[in-house]
Amino acid sequence: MKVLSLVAAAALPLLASAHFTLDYPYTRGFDEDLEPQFCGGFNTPSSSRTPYPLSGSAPLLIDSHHPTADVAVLISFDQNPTNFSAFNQTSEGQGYGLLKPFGRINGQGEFCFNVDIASLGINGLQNGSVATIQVEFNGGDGALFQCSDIVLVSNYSAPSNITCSNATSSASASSGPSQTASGSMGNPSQTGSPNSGAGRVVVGAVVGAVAAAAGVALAL
Ligand SMILES: [Cu+2]
Repeated sequence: MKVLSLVAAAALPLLASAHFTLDYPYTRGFDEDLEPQFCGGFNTPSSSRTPYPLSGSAPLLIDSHHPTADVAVLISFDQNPTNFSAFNQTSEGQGYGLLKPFGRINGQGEFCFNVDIASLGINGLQNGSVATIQVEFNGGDGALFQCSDIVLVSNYSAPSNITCSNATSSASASSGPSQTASGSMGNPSQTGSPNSGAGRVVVGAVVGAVAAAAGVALAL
């Protein structure tokens, strides 16, 4: 008994300090001590970029180690963005907004967001254009960052094991205590996106995630 409780006590600070991870598209690098820094402290683009849909709904997965957090997704179309201003204006001077506005997530574990890069209306994007996604996450201990370097590909779909729809199906509830939500609570820009069909899917997924979370709580 005593040994078990010691193990449990030791595990808590580890979980708290892990903050969050960016699991897809793949992170540039993760060091929990550097995570408060721009791009999580990794200042060089990955040598191999993750292929990512040029247009259409695309999944973005994080793993949260905080009970609640505010999450936003930024994107830069520079080859090597070095500051935040590269995440709201192209090198040609076109301004744009967040890829996903700030929204609150509740519960620890995996969360999936649907994003659509084409919805930003960036001029000149094409097959092979590069971009860097930066996730900003605040679980109460300050703003944290993770970056992923991607290459935009026409008619590309993420690997089938990395989709928000799969993760929000009832089958995912049996995979363990981690839960999955699509989009974010109270995310007004999603409903205003040109693709209203995707907006409806997001709303349904949030409801499903809440139901899944409730099921997990009952099971525990
Ligand atoms: Cu943290």
